[in-house]
Amino acid sequence: MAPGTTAPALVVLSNRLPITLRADRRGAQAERAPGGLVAALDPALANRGGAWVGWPGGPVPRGFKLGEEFGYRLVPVALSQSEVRRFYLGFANGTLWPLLHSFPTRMELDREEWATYEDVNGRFAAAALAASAGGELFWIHDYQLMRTAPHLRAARPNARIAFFLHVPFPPYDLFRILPWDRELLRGLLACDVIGFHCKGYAQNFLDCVERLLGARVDREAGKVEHGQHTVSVAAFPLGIDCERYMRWASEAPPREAGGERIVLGVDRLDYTKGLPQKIQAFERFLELHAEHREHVVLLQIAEPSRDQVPEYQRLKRQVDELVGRVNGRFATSRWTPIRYLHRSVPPEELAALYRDAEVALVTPLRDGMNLVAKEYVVSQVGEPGVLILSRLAGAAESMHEALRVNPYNIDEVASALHLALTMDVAERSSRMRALHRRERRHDVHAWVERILATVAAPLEPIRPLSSDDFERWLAPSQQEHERLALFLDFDGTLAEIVEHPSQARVGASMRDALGACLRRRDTELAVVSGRGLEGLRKALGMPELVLVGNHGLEIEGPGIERFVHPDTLHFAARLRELARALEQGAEAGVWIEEKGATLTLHYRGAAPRLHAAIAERARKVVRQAGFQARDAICAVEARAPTGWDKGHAVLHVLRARHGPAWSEEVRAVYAGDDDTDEDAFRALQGLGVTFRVGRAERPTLATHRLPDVRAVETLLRWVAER
Ligand code: ADQ
Repeated sequence: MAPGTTAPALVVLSNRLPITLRADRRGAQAERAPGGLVAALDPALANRGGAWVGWPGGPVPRGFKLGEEFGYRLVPVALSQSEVRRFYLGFANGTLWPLLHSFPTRMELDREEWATYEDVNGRFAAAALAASAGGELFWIHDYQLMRTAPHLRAARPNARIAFFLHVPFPPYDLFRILPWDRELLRGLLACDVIGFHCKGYAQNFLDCVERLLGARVDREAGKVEHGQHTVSVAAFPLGIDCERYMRWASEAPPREAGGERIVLGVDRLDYTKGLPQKIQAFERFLELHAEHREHVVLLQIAEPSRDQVPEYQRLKRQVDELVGRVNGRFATSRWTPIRYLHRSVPPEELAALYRDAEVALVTPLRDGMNLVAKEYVVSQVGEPGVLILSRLAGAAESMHEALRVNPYNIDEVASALHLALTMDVAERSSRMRALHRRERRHDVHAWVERILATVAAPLEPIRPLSSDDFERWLAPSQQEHERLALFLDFDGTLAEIVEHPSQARVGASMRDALGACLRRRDTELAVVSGRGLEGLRKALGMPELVLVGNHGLEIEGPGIERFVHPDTLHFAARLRELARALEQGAEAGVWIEEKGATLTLHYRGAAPRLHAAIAERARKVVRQAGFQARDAICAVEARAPTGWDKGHAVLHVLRARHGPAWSEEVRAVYAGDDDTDEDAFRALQGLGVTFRVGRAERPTLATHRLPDVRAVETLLRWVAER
């Protein structure tokens, strides 16, 4: 922590370090990147102390000290050429960029690129951890690093972690195209705060989290329940460094009088920016409004971008051709309609161009925010111009006073251009003042402060689960089916997990809730467990319940013929032999629970230092005897390889009671906390509503998650009172 401050040190992670490396005769030079984000994070880092972790964009010469003049540390993450290809050009820009911008047909999928993305994200985290002493606040930027947070969280469970996405987050229907959709969501949920430019992107993200991970979400408050903690999800619209643009615009020499009227476009040469459509719209404008010919030029500055990628090379050719076509068609001896610069322009010069342009034509097909629109507005220090803004850019969510257009609608953009160039000064000034005022209030410094304050503040937990949640999850299927068949696991679902299985108890109020469900004639209840039937009967003592024991191998209860899986008898003798083999030479404190069709070796009572070795030996003996071994809490279970599991058992109960067309009569609902319950979740996919109980952050096939046993009781109360 820097002396004299109370705020924790800050570690920023982004794909690129905020520098440009140049080699010249004097050796290597690192220049500070010009962006507003760097300008805003600089003071935060310098005041608190900390580090910025990122790729320097090329090899750092040996012995070269990076950014000593920065006032904080620059930590380079080196990328090999193949990593640049697979991670940067591949997964980040060939897969995620098009997907997040809702261009799925441009998306490339490659398993190896995904693996490299995972690796490189882990390396960014390792570099950040090595650069930090603990107690920091980590702030991760953008789509290149969506899998970094889980590594930070694993190493520093109590760290504060923020993530900000600079690009859009697409709707559920698009996002789920990605084979690794859930992994990316889980990657972000390891943070405390996840920020987006717009409310719409945050809602899309919450939608995906709820539907793809089954996590509980509070849309109004922007919260997600993820394992032990609550994650805050919100819109933090990025602003720009207003003071600098206003200064540059005021200080630049005035433009010579008498030139053409300028319509300005400033974009990276990227297919999301809609350059071909913009040029076509300008062509249409000249076609429809001949009076503007020879008076108006489109000055388009296109910064080269990702030019090793064939897609971007094609775009460049297309733009060159279109510019040539329009100029060839309309140019006169005195006038060229489009002036096209394929290069980057320093921000000071840009500010002067913004100031002098009568119209800014900002028409991306999709854009996270778009800072050019904001820079234009802030640079209007003289006679006010007009901003034409794509309504598909994030900036359009707040910049209402711009002329908002659909960039795909060529005629609409052409007529907006005419309107802008003929708008009277009163209207121009009213619109521009409002835009200007808003940007000054919400500049980049306010943005940094807001995010840092949010992630540093204690986070309010998500509102407690209530019957409203079940109403939302279950009521729609209630309209189709009045009858409900409820399947409940025992340990960890109806009863808390305890030291010894014999101590597990169903609490009085849970019993009461079960009783209330059983009294309803339209509700059926079954308890599904890895325990044997005998043990279940004793633990529950409710003869009205259907009981499914031994992971489904045995079933009994009212209204159903007693079932024992046919292979059980066949395996019984061998299972007894296995029990003897496990008992031989067993350490003190180890005991074997014989459950007829399965058995469990418990080792909680043995010395903890022996646990791993006991489990290892038990698994080996179980497998040698031809059974399947599975780890449970301080136990190893042996199951006969019957291919029959809880999923088969649940379908058996439903078919036995209602016939093969059971799903027309009854809605199945299943809740369980164990990995073996995943078999039931899979069997009921598309057929029922399923709940994974527990706070462990494990992947699940269940449709929803419930935090604990108490939440199961809330479910039962909803069922009883529905
Ligand atoms: P970009 O896609 O790069 O950024 P944008 O916000 O428009 O998009 O531009 C970022 C910066 O690049 C601006 O400061 C602009 O002046 C500069 N720039 C663009 N073209 C230039 C040129 N030809 N010469 C010089 N400078 C140029 C991503 C997202 C955006 C989001 C930003 C910030 O795609 O939606 O607004 O991050 O979060």
